[in-house]
Amino acid sequence: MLKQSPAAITAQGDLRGRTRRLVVVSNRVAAGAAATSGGLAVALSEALTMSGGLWFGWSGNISEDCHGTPPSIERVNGYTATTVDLSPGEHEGYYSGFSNECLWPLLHYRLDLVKADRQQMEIYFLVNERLAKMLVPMLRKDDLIWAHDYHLIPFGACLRRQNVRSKIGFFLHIPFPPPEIFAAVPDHEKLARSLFAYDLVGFQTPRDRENFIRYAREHFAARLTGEGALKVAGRTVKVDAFPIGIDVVQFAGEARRNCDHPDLAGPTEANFKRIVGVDRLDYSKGLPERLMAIETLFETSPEYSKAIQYLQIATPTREGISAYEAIDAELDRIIGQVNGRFGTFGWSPVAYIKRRMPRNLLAGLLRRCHVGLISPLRDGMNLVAKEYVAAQDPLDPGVLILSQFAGAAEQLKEALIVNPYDTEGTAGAIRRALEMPKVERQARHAMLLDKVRAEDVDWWRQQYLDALIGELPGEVIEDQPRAASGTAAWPAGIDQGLRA
Ligand code: GDG
Repeated sequence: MLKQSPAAITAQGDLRGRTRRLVVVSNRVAAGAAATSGGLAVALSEALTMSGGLWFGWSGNISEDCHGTPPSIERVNGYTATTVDLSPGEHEGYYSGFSNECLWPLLHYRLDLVKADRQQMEIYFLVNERLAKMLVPMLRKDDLIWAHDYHLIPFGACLRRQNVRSKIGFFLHIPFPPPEIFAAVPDHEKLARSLFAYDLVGFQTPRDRENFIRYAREHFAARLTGEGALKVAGRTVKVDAFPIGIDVVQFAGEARRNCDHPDLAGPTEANFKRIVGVDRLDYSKGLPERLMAIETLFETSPEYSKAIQYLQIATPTREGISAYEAIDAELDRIIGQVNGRFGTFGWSPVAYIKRRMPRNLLAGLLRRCHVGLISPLRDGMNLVAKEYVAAQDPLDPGVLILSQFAGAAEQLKEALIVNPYDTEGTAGAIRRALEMPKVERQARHAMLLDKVRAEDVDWWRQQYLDALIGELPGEVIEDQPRAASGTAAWPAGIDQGLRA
């Protein structure tokens, strides 16, 4: 085991003594009731409570007079949630425009959907600057600041311009593409340079990290230290992979408690099997491609008529953005086509729920489904894949089918891994999952559950904060091979005070 450095031990003491506060910055703040709905919100709010922290971000409201309005401050569960409104122009330029019509498709390798508008990019930088200026008066010298996701790439650099010297980390929840793709954004160097202001830049997978390092080398002549940090633009920046996890105990409990919920009652014929997909209604999730595989399955295996059903739960998201309206219409069309072609009196091959389900019902439903079909074209991680594993009955588990392009596929290798562009291959995997003997299902599930449990959301948060708190590694031999696991090279377990 690695020995803790004196600096790390001091940091641990600080956190336990609550003198070192965690400040989380994200586009939206899921405080109060929303923080009990699971996942990231719970993980972050626990860490915030433990350190008496601060969560800062956009309120979700748009108001004309927001520039003259002070932030709204709410005390929840022992921490402070502080939110600010955006003006209509800021919402358009920063959120809908540059974040969701340029960065989101770009970082998901979808150059065909990128709308690169320099004015929107400028608004994106200005909003980051304004948010940073609003946060600065609330900061303390020793705060640990953790910014999240693609909306806030320049946030750390904005804080540095305001003379903030604290440790500032950034975590990208979505993929980082190869440099050839990232370079398609106008002024990409300005965007990337702002990442070098952080002390730690975290990615979901080693692949994302490698892409970023390759970009930094090609465009900034960055050098890699033996500890995996980047020497770039006069700074040393730690870069590492921290695959995000879920709260397994909480989700598995919800699944057990709710699998017989009356709202989930449906056809009860013996041997009737359900395949399920749960996604935001987003073009990155591969929904039309998945439905085409379902169509191929019914085309090639008529014996499944009336014996199985594919259930798609899709939550509408980012409505008003044209690419989202297009995917919505495309999905309606293709589901209608499959049901029209194969449906019979009393049975539809596809059931479609286009709205958000309560989390407890979602967990119960995942437990009842025989196959979890998660086939994004590109995904940072994909938490639904992990939730499906956690929800299963270990004695009679369902089978997870997972796209090779989900970050989760780098951990969940015992799933049936598919290429979502390969319609027949995906249909074949569904067939294999439906027919898989129980003993194989149990063996695969046990291995998947072990991984999902070992690398859960508490582990993720702890790994990240340990790396952020830890001292920068000394200068060592360049380009030494790193540990294959992709986890942090600095001492583990130093932020016990932040754990639940
Ligand atoms: C981004 C990255 C990365 C979905 N439908 C309902 C519902 N959900 C919940 C799921 C899951 C979450 O939303 C979705 O998380 P994903 O990871 O699948 O996808 P994104 O929203 O795209 O998240 C992704 C993630 O950030 C975390 O870093 O994994 O790659 O794109 O928890 O269960 N929840 C409820 N009703 C629904 O209908 N209650």
